Amino acid sequence: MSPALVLEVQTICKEDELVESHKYHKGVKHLCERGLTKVPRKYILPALERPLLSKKDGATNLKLPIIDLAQLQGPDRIHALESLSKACEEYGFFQLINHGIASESVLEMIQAARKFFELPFEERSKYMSKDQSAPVRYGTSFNQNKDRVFCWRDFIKLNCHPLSDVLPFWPSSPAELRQAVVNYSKGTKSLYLMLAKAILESLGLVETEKNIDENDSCDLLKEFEDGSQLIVANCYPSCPEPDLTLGMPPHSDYGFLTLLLPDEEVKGLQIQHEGRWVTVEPIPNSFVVNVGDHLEIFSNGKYRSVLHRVLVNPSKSRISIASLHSLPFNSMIRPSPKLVNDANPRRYKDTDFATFIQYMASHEHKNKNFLESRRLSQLGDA
Ligand SMILES: O=C(O)CCC(=O)C(=O)O
Repeated sequence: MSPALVLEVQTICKEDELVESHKYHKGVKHLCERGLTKVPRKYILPALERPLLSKKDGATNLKLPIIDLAQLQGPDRIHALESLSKACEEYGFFQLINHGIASESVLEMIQAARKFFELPFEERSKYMSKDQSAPVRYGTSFNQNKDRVFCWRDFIKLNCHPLSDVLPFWPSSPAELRQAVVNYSKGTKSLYLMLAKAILESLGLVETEKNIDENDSCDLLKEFEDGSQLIVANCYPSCPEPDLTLGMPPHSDYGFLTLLLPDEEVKGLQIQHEGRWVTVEPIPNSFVVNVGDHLEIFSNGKYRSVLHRVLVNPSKSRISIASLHSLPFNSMIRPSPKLVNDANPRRYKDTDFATFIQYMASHEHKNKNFLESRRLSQLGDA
């Protein structure tokens, strides 16, 4: 072949690749609606990163520690705080029961998300954006601008704070979505505030008997009230070859705490526990709560953000709703000075949301690589 012909063939191949890759940016739902019997190459993970669905390992189910909110808010708070601390240290995850959010609000949120994903692509795609801080963002995969292999998930992310600023940007269709998210976000925010206070207590930073205004940490509690909240509705369509791909790759969540509403009918969430991937058994009317990177940093490593991933299902689609909470976007996250001492030196650099966004824009996601980038390699490296 002449050099000119080689160049021409290479250019055509590049253009084909571009058209091909553009197709995947429209999302998994769009792909599936056109009929699929095999997983396209773009979604096939290297053999070592695939889930072992048929082997024993893939079948291990896990009952997470249970935290009862009614007990936490009642006379037996001390014992519930001990269980909370143990769950955050040993699992980085727990299931929250008796959470007090009305089941209608939960149902309305799930229904609104389901209806949104059922809208025609043209309607959904109005909310596609590359801006990670946009009030609403529809997209696919994990970090679609960086992922070499795509994952089997579409999502809509709704920034919820401050509500009055972001609400006008949220999807106007389906008609009930805005009200459902407003109600749900208020419920999960107040739940988060109760949990955040309990976590500060469990770390010995707030005294149980004192009320908020008498505590040294009241500034922090007030920052939590004004903190960020992002609601993410995830849609994982059924997948013809679920052993080749994942709905979400192994990751930890960047914030302080995540309150996840898993699909009660379709399992899929797996967490890494004692070196193995284990599948979480959903409990009806409960939340799965997990420690995020910011809480790991704040607790100076006492509580751990744990890797988790999502399996996809051969015959059923799955919906989950995550509510991610942290300090305000412009706050600095650092280990609590009260948790740093000679025996337990500072383990992480200060970090903020802007650093996270910059990191995500320039790196392909791998496990806990953002948090690793904030870890101090040696003392005095802050
Ligand atoms: O869908 C799930 O069960 C987990 C979702 C998740 O890990 C996330 O939104 O970060």
